[in-house]
Amino acid sequence: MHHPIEPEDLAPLLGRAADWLRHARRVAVLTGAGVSAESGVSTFRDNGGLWEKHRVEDVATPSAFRRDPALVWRFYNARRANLRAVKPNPGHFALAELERHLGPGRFTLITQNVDRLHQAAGSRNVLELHGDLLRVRCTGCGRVEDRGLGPLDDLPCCAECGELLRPNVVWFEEPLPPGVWEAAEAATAASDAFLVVGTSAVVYPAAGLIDTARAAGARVIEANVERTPASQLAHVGLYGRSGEVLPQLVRRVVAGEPPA
Ligand code: BV8
Ligand code: ZN
Repeated sequence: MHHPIEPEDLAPLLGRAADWLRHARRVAVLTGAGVSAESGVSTFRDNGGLWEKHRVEDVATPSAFRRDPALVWRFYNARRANLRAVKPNPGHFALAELERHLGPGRFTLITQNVDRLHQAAGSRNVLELHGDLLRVRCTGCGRVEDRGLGPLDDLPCCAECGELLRPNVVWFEEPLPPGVWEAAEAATAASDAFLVVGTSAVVYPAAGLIDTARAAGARVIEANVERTPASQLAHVGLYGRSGEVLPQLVRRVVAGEPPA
């Protein structure tokens, strides 16, 4: 564990990162569970990434769903229930403000999170790489429905064809939603400033976007409470809680001269 950076250490780094964001033609942001952690949503690798003694990687898979759909639905229904009491935090609102400040066409938010808190905070151009917890998909006819966060049966079935529903999230070993992944790659390759926040940068292909940003010559800014595999690819590391660092960063972007 590294020593926590004192706020005064952060100021020059925030200033540099804010300059890059303010002068960027296009900004892309990649967020992970650390952004929602500030809202009380537990991350994937907290308590060793266990849920009811199961490794998340063992529950969020097609084979787990085939083997024990009731267990997998218990996992997702618990997370949906958790979300009912959860609100966006200052980090989510800061990213929404940054998007408004930079204006349309200059900002893309790419998230690994499935909690829709970015949209709830006002973010508009959001690419959900791993789906979302509010929608369900029929394993029979493929219908996708937004069921909000209301309670679902232990083994919910399709009203149309009667087959078992599944969460509309991307499980391990599943491909990312076609179109969404391509859009995320394109936005990253076109970015000249790339902000990666609150992700352990171990899940692919999402984490590969950081390499794509570097290869595109973008300035890479990492915000996290600790160093990650992304840290060696970042030009600047802002180590602190996203709910504090992001508002400080966006305040500096907005306070500076208007975007070029
Ligand atoms: C694919 C949705 C191929 C579900 C998720 C072996 C066999 C098979 C596949 C693989 C394999 N080895 C590697 C792979 C690929 C695999 C992978 O990457 N595995 C990892 C574990 C090694 N990837 C896949 O399987 C992907 N699909 O490869 O398909 C393919 C291609 C074509 C055709 C067929 C197949 C699919 C990956 C998507 C899996 N689904 N989620 C659900 O949510 O239930 S991934 C899951 O992890 C979440 O989406 C989450 O977003 C994601 C990443 O986690 P993080 O967001 O980073 O969260 P984490 O807890 O890890 O870290 C939190 C961070 O926040 C930490 O850094 C912490 O320091 C920081 N933090 C905490 N608090 C704060 C903070 N920062 C700031 N402020 C704070 N307050
Ligand atoms: Zn159906």
